[in-house]
This record gives sequence, C-alpha cells and structure tokens, in this order.
Amino acid sequence: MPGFQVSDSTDLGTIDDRLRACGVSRRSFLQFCSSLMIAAPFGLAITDMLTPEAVAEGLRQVIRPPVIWLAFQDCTGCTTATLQSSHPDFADLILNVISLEYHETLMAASGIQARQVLDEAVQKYSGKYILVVEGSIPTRDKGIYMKLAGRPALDVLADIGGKSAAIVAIGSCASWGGIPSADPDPTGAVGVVDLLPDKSIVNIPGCPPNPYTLLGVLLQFAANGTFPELDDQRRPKFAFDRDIHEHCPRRAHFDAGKFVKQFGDDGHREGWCLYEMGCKGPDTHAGCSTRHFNDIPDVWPIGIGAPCIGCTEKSIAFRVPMFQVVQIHTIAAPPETYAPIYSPQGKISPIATGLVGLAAGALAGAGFVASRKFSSIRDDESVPGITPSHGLEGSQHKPDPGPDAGSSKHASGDKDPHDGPHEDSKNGPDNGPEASI
Ligand code: FSX
Ligand code: SF4
Ligand code: F3S
Repeated sequence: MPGFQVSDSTDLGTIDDRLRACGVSRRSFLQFCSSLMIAAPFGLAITDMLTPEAVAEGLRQVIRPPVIWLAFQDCTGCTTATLQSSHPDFADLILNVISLEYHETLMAASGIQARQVLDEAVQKYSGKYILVVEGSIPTRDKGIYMKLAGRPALDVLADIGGKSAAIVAIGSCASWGGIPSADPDPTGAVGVVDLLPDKSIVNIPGCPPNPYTLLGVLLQFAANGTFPELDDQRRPKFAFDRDIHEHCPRRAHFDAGKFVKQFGDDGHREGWCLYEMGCKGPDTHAGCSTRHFNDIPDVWPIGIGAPCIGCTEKSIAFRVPMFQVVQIHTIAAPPETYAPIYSPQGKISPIATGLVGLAAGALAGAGFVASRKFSSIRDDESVPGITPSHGLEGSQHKPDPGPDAGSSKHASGDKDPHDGPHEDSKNGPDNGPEASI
C-alpha cells in the first residue's frame, strides 16, 4: 500500500504506532479487520487480501488520515451510529485508525476554543484532510437558517470543503438533504454534492448510515489515496450494489405470498413480509439486511418488524409516504422464478425427476467448481461432462423466464406482487394503511 501522503505526518503516525500507544491488543485489531472484511467482502481495495492477518498487516503501516468532521442540519444519529457498538472496542478502534482533528459534538472544547482548533487543523492539513459532513446545508434566504460562529453553514462548507482533499457525506441529510429537505422544506436543505459538485465526494446515505461503510471508505483513501468504485449517486458500490429485498430474511414469506396486513396481527408476530405495510426494500439499495446496526443481530428496521422506508434512496425516503406500497420493478415472483425442467426422453415421474435432479445437481455443482478452478479460459463456465446442447445447462444457467417474467406485469401498476400463489392478499395497497410522514 503506498500510504496516505501527508508531509507533516510525524505527529499523525501510523495506525500501528497509535494502536501500540493505546495498548490495543493484536486480537482486537484482527477482529476489527475481520468485521471489515465481512462488511465489505468485495469492492474495497483493502479487503482484497485473503486473510484478516494480511489486512491488519497492511493497515498497520498506513498513516492515520486527518479527518475534520462538520455537523450541519442533523440529528447526530450518524455520529451515534458510528460510535455506538455492542463491542466497546469498535468505537475505540475507529478513533485509533483515523486522526479526528475536529468533531464539535465529541470534543470537550466549545466556543472560541473549538473555533481555534478548527482553524489550526484546516491550516495544518490544508489540501490533505478528509472532510466528513453530517447533516444537510440550508440554502434558503442566503443560508441564514444555520450559522456556525456567526458564519452561514453555506460559507463554512465552501471554505473548509474547498480546502479538503476529499469529502465524505455521511448520512442521507449530507448526501441529498434527508429529513430537513422533506416537504415543505423550510430551509431549502441540500446535500454537499449540490454545493460542491466538482469536489471528490463519496455519499454514504442512510438515516443513519452503516458505520463500516464509512470506515471502509476512509481506510481505503488513507491506504491507497483512492475511493472505492461509486454508483451514479456517488455511493460506494461495495455497500450499495444490491437491494434490501435480495437479502431480506423475510423474502421467503414474500415469495409465498404471506404478508403482514396490520401491525400486531398474527402475520406480524410470525415475522411475515412487510411489503403491504409499505416496505420499500424492493426499491432500496443498502446493506442493512446483512450488516445489522450496533453489531447486534436483527437490529435493523425490518429485523425489528418495521418496514424499510428507503432511507438510502433520494427518490423514496421522506418523499414517498411511509406506508405507500412500492411497485415491483426488478424481479419476477414465483412461479415465474422457478427454473423450467427439461426432459430429453419424454415423460418422467415427479419422484424420478427429483432424484435425478439431486444427482445431476450434485455432479453439475462439483463439475462447476472444478471448471472454475481449472479452466484457463476466462468466463468459461461450462460443466465438464455436460455438453452445452443438453437441456440441463439451459435449466441451470439460463432459465427461460417465460412470457410474463420480469417487470412488465408489475410495472403496469398492478398493486399485488403475486397473481398466483398470493390468494389471501385481497387488500390492495390502496386499502392498506396510509400515512405520510
Ligand atoms: Fe440525517 Fe445524521 Fe438521519 Fe440523523 O446526523 S441521516 S437525520 S439519522 O443522523 O444527518
Ligand atoms: Fe423483506 Fe420488505 Fe422484501 Fe418483504 S418486501 S421481503 S419485508 S424487503
Ligand atoms: Fe434504511 Fe431501509 Fe436499511 S429504512 S436502515 S435502508 S432497512
């Protein structure tokens, strides 16, 4: 790793120096690196290495990046989520791997003393620090609705953001306005990217966002001087490339047509799907379903029985009423998703089909693994011993979606995600509970 280039780095020191000085055990740091690898298995340069030991070794040599953290119109949930953890070590470790130069909510100083700390940090690390912005920026009436030390937040962001090496907008408020921008939006709240479109900015939306995503982004920048690959909304792909619905533990209930109809009903107590309660999971890109908050299993909205409100999506959260049902655009519902069965020799009994399927599946699976290991042809996913013309290949990899598969049916405004299996869902979304935020 080339390391973060900070000329006056002697007082920052490497992460290793800091861990030693603070008496952080090797075991704690390894656990931290393991968590990071689980949170970001792909798409983050620092977790491309094979083992937590290798990641830890690489990170130890990295110079702690200087970070200035500004808070504008926010609830401080972003800071709280970052520092709140069931493992006390986690919060400590975050503060050990970055050099937090200024964070007005966490620091003891206030008033003129805090202002001096900020000025000194900006001057000392000008052009080299990472600015983390929490909260939205009010723009209406020349930004008079929020001032820091007598200066409108607009000016503070332009000044301190302009001198930074890069900016991380943490939370939905800083990414695109968030709650303060909800109708009627009295302050004209916007995100950082609206005001500094030419800066290098990463958005980590979420209300609150996942702390591991922030940490991964900061560490990659510190280690390589780069940000991870971003999507078209400047969100790191490693954390936002899939939607909640793809990995939701209630997905089996969605597929089976078992929906909660009312909070507290039997389906709700049984943990059924919250789609008809307005869950925005099918339209929301985030990793909450697999990376729960505070390191506590099931601590995330759907895990505690609340529908996802789409807090990471600019076009959904605080825009679409909380209990309004979303349309299913991107997936087909059963039975359309079941792979077709091909029978090259006429009719086969259902039992025989099942047994042959099991055996063929095992063989094909083993062959597939072997082919991935030994094939020298890039993207060659053929299964040894099974010719491409055999029906099995088609059913394994390229199921015929059928004429109605995909989004066409549901994009037409059909309120119910299922036509077939979902017989008990007589309440269309329009009959369900309706409320706006
Ligand atoms: Fe916004 Fe952060 Fe929501 Fe709160 O401070 S993203 S209101 S959880 O936490 O800015
Ligand atoms: Fe989970 Fe919501 Fe999808 Fe239901 S609609 S499976 S609760 S993400
Ligand atoms: Fe937000 Fe939905 Fe996750 S509301 S926290 S994206 S489950």
